[in-house]
Parts: sequence; C-alpha cells; structure tokens
Amino acid sequence: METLLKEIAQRTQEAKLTTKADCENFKRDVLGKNGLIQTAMDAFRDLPGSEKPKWGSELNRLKTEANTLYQTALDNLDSEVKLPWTDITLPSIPLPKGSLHPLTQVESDLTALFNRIGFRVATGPEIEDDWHNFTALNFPENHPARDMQDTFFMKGNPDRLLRTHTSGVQIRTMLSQQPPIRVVAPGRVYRCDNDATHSPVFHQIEGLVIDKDVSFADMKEVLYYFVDQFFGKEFEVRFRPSFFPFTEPSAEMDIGRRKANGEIAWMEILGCGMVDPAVLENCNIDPEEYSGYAFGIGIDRLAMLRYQIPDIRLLYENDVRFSGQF
Ligand code: 2NL
Repeated sequence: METLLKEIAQRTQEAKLTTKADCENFKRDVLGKNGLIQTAMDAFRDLPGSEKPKWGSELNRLKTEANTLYQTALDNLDSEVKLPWTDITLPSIPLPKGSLHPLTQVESDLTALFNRIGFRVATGPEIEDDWHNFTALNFPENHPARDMQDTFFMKGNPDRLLRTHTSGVQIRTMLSQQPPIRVVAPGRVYRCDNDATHSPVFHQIEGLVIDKDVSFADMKEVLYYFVDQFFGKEFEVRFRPSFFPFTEPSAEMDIGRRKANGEIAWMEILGCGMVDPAVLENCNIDPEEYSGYAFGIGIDRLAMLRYQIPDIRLLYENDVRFSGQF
C-alpha cells in the first residue's frame, strides 16, 4: 500500500500536462479504471479493518489532488484551443493610397520655395471687413471691385464680406509688427464669377516685403527666383506696366517659352508693384523711412498650367476620378 501511494504522489507531482496526449496518458495511468488509484482502492478494500484509517485519508487526498490536476490542465487546454488564432505574420489588407489635392500641392510648393528665401507664412480671416479688404488698400469709395456684382457681401451687414484677395492679411501684419516684414499670405479668396476660367472661390498667394531702401530691382530678383523654381530655368520673363490702387508703380509679369519657330509665347502669371505710400500710412508705417513691394499670384492658374487642367471647376467638384489622378 505504501509503495502504491508513493507512486501516485510521485506521478502527480512530476506530471507535465501540456498537451491533450499528456492528459490522456495521465488519466489512463493514474485515474483510469486500470490506473494506480483504482489499484490502490482495490488493495485498500482488502486491508484489515485496523489498517484502513491509516491509509484511507491519504488515498482520498491523493485522489482529489490527481483529479484536480487533470481537470485544470484539461480546462486550460480547452480555453487555449478555443481562442481565435491570429497569424500576425500575414501581410495586412492594403489601404488605398491617397494624395494631396493639386491646389494643396501647388500651394505648399509655393510656401516652401518662398520660405527658402526668408518669407514667413501669414494667415488671416476669410470673412473680412470693408476697411481691411478695400479702404486700407487705397481703393477709392466708388471702385468697381466694391460693387455688389463683384464681391460677396454678408446679408444685412455690408461691412462683412468674403475677402477678394489675401491683402487684408498683410494689412494686419503691417499693423501688428514693425519692419522689416517679409511674408507670404496664401489662402482662399472669393469673387462673384463663375465660368471655365473663373470660380467663385479660388486661391491666391500674395507676398509683401517692407524694409529700408527696398527697390523694384529687389522685387524682380525674388520674382525671377520664383519662376526658376516653379517653372524652370528655360522660361523667359517680361514686365508690363499696369495699375492697382495699392501699388505705384504697378506691373504685370509674363513668362514666355520659345516656340520652334523662334517666337516666344507669353503668358500672364502675376501682378506686382511698389507698395503705395498711402497704404503704408494707413498701416502707420512712415513712407519716408520705409518702402516695400508686393505681388499677387493666382494658385489655381498655376495648378491648371502645371497639370494641364482645362476647366477651373474641376478643382472644386471633389470627384475622385479627377482628384485621384494627382
Ligand atoms: C494680381 C495682383 C497684387 C498686391 C497684389 C498688395 C498687398 C498689400 C499692399 C500692396 Cl498689403 N499690394 N498686394 C500687389 C500687387 C498685385 O495682385 O493680379 N493678383 C493675382
């Protein structure tokens, strides 16, 4: 009896039930109807009555211990087997790749190239007041741009409008910081216009430099750099006199590419000029001490040229068959 019980205790202590087969072997050898415990039970029955108390409790304890070990091992194995099996080495489901909208690409190329020559990015509200959008910029009271026909005014408040250019941002910059100023203001602007080349919302980037002794030549240097960087060194450049209420003198800049027959095909690309002294005064900057230049570039036109987009409205329809091409 003693040897039997020792063997049961040893088998139970040393059992490593990590697989279903381990469990089944243990059950057969220890718990089963021909197992060690049953053999011990049979031997126990044949013991003389006086010996029974001595071995009975030990046999019961070993039986419970062996049963618990077996049952626990089996339960653990079951719950492991039922867990859904995830192979983390499998390649993931591919996500469709997106891309930036062509306007966003062109705008960030522009801010990046101007950043490289010291221009910081300034931003401001798209809902402007009459003073920042027109008056500070030296627009006369009766200027056609102030017409209800050309500008979106807020219903019931003629002093609130959707900005028609980002110039208000530069006005705020001049009012809030001292020269030297060197900023570009990119963003959405709005005009009452709608056809293949005009959208009621479009994009602009304006530049402003204010410092001592700033000249038209300084402006040309920056605009040549812009053309080299954005279009490439093969492009010609020319300036034509123009007029804006906020610059004097004013110019329009064309870029040109030589055709096969030697002629140059010119294309208008931006407006620019020396900031009018009246605008500096409106921003409390002394025109005797400081001068500056400004320029305005239409971002939509640049995107249409770069990607050969025939109709500006394609940029605003959010059709993925279009925007997925960039
Ligand atoms: C164009 C012309 C231009 C400016 C914008 C500007 C801003 C301030 C003062 C003076 Cl605060 N000027 N901006 C100057 C010249 C031209 O834009 O045709 N843009 C598409």
